[in-house]
Amino acid sequence: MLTDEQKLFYDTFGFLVFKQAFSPTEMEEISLLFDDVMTEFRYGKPFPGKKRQMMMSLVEQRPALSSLLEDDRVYGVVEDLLGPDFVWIAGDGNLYVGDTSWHADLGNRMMGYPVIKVAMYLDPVRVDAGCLRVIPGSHRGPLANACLSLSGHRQDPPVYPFGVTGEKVPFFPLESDPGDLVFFSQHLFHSSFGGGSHRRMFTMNFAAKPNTPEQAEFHRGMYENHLSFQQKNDYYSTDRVYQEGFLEGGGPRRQSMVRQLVEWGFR
Ligand SMILES: O=C(O)CCC(=O)C(=O)O
Repeated sequence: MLTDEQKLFYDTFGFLVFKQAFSPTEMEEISLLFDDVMTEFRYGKPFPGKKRQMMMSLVEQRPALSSLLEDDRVYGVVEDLLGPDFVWIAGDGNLYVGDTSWHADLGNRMMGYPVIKVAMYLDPVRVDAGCLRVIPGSHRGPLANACLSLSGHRQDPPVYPFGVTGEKVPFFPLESDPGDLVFFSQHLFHSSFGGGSHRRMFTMNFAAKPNTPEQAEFHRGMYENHLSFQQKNDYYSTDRVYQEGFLEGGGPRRQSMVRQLVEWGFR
C-alpha cells in the first residue's frame, strides 16, 4: 500500500500525512459521533473550555468509529509501517485547551521499538493556530537525545536549553483540515501553539508485535497508566481501559491487533 518512498519518508522524518483521506460526508459522520461521545462522557454538560477533556476509548464507543481501525486507510498504513501482528494500544478523544509544549510521547523509552500514533483533527488547524508542530527526524539518533532537554520547558520555573521559548523552536507544521490523517512516531518531538480552547482531535495508537520481555513489560506499564488515568479522570471515571465488548468484537483485523492484549488479561 505504501510506496518505498513513503516508508523511507516515515523512517527518516518520523511522520506521514495523508491529505483528504476521508471525504466530507465521512467527516460529517465522524465529527457528529465524536461530539456525541465526548458529550456523553461529560454527562451531557457543556465543555467549560478550561482544562483538556481526554477519554481513552473514544473510537471504541461507536461501531462507525471502531471500524476506522480496520479501514485500509488506517490499518493498511499501520501494517506497512509496523509489520504483521502489530498490536492495539488504545485510542483517545480530546478537547484540547491552549498550547501543548514540546515532548515525545515516549521520551527516550523503548527507543527502536516502533510505536505509532494516528491523529485526526476535526477542525482546521494552522501553523500559529493549533496545528501539530514536529521536529523532523527527532524520533531517533542524536537529535532524539538532544531534544530530550526540551522537557525543561515544563519545569517550574521553565528552563529553555536552546535559549528560545517553545514557539521559537524550529519545526515543521502539520497543518490539517478535517479528512486529513496524520501518522507519527511516538518518539517524535511535537507540540502545538495558538490553538483555541476547544480543539477537537482523536488518536489511535499501535505498536509493532512485542517480541521481548522488555516490550511486554512496556505494554503492561502503558496499560496500568491508562487504567489509572481512567480511574482518576475528572470528567468521567471508569475502571476499564477498553470499552466492554471491544476486545471480543470486530473482524479479523481487530481480533489480530487485540489478541495479545486479551492474553495478557487487559480489560
Ligand atoms: O494537538 C496537540 O495539541 C498535541 C497532540 C499531542 O501531543 C499528542 O497527541 O500526543
